[in-house]
Amino acid sequence: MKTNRSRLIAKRIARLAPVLLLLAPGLAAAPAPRPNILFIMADDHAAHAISAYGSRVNQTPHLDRLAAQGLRLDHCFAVNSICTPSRATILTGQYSHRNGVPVFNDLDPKTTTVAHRLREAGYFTAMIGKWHLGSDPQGFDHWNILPGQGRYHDPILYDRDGYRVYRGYVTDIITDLAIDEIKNRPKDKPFFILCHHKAPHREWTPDEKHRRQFADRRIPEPPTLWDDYAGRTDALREQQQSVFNDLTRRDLKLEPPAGLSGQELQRWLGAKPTEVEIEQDGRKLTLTGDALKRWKYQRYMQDYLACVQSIDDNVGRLLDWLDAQGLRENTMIIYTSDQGFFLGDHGMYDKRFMYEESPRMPFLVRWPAGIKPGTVSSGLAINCDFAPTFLDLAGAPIPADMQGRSLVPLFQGRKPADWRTALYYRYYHDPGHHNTRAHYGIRTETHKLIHFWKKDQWECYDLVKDPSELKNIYHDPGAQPIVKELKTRLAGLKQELGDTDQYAGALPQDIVDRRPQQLDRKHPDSQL
Ligand SMILES: [Ca+2]
Repeated sequence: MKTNRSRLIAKRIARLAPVLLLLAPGLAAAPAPRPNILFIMADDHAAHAISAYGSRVNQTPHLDRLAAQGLRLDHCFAVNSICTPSRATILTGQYSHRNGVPVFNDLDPKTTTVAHRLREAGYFTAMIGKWHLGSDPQGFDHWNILPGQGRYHDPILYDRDGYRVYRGYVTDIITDLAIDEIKNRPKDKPFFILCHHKAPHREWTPDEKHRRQFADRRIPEPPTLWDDYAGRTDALREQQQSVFNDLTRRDLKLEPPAGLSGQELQRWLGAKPTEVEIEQDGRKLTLTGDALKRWKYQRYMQDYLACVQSIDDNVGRLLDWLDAQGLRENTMIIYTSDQGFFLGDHGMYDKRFMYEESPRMPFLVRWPAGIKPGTVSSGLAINCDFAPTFLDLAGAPIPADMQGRSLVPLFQGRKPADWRTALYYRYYHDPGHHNTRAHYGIRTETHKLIHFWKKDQWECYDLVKDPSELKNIYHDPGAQPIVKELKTRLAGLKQELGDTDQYAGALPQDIVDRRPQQLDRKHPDSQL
């Protein structure tokens, strides 16, 4: 255990190190202790389901604690808002067209990731939980991961030695395993540990305690739940990720009739019901029309938020444990999600679209040695920035082929004069699981322009006057100067980032969810 005095000195050195190096670049200043990095990432946890981000639907005291003791990024975005591509971007610091993972295809195992680079720089590297990149993790000293999507109850995880079934609820288990990883790490190195949760991914299965906690909650409806899509392109009308129309009986946790099994049962669970019988005050009631729509929203959100609550509890448990171990001061804990999620916004669930709720990632960081409590940054950040940030913290060089930049200045409450004022976005998975139209676009601090390139249709939003993105101003005569300017900037960014439409036509095969159950005879489920 460090004394207070030595901790204070280490803290001063850490804070002064960049200044010292700037003043005397040739001088070997006392090396600042490099932080441990614990990167906690949920799957599909929208920022607007965290009270530190002003949630109207839930309270997340432990995530709020992280924000209050550290920093909150208010404008952090995934550049291709689905699971596998976002994960590949986080590890490579590159856009999908550069790292070769535009959809649910394997990350090439020969790819050099930030884990390789941190290991070279002297870090102990480990990966626990949901990986979802098809090929096995590379660049990690140790890994233990869910195959594919993994499952909520009694999950299977596998490492280099094979598969193991863990009894219990997946969020508790991944947290336990992350704690074990930190306990058993080599103590002579800083660590870089990824703790990736499965929750709150579809089909949103909570544990019993949290299910009960939320079963009777009345969740406020978002202002755009009943969006009629007037003035927008075909994309919103054609999507099949509608809370009212596309949730299945499985999603809604409806009880199948007795006697169904096999394919018949799967067909029943996979159907999208247009009427549902419920029990209310001891009597049976058949819901249809608007009453059914409202009920579906409630059922969806109750389970989603119950899954989130388990994550919040477990983050609290992890924070308490780290503090008790004396690891608080120089461990950077990050909480994020691979992308956001529609919580009934624009009538939808899922992600994919470029509308704010989907690509917006929560990003909370606590690092007492380097971040002032209560810091909030509005700087535009993207998931390409994460890898350069980790390398910067480790004092390792940032390779030129990474397409983000270190977030450390934002962590220090500064926004450099040349910080980005716009970000580029591109989504490819069309029709994908939800008939979502492919698109690319630009988001500036005030506007958004989206091009659905296969149909050559456009949408433009004024994010200041219309933060809910309900009024498409693309055809407004008064908006033509801004539309023209945005088109020029969009073309410039696309070119600058080397997007030459590599994946505009043919896409790699979706494969990450097909293994290993079907491919690997040793997998426990292949015996079932
Ligand atoms: Ca996801």
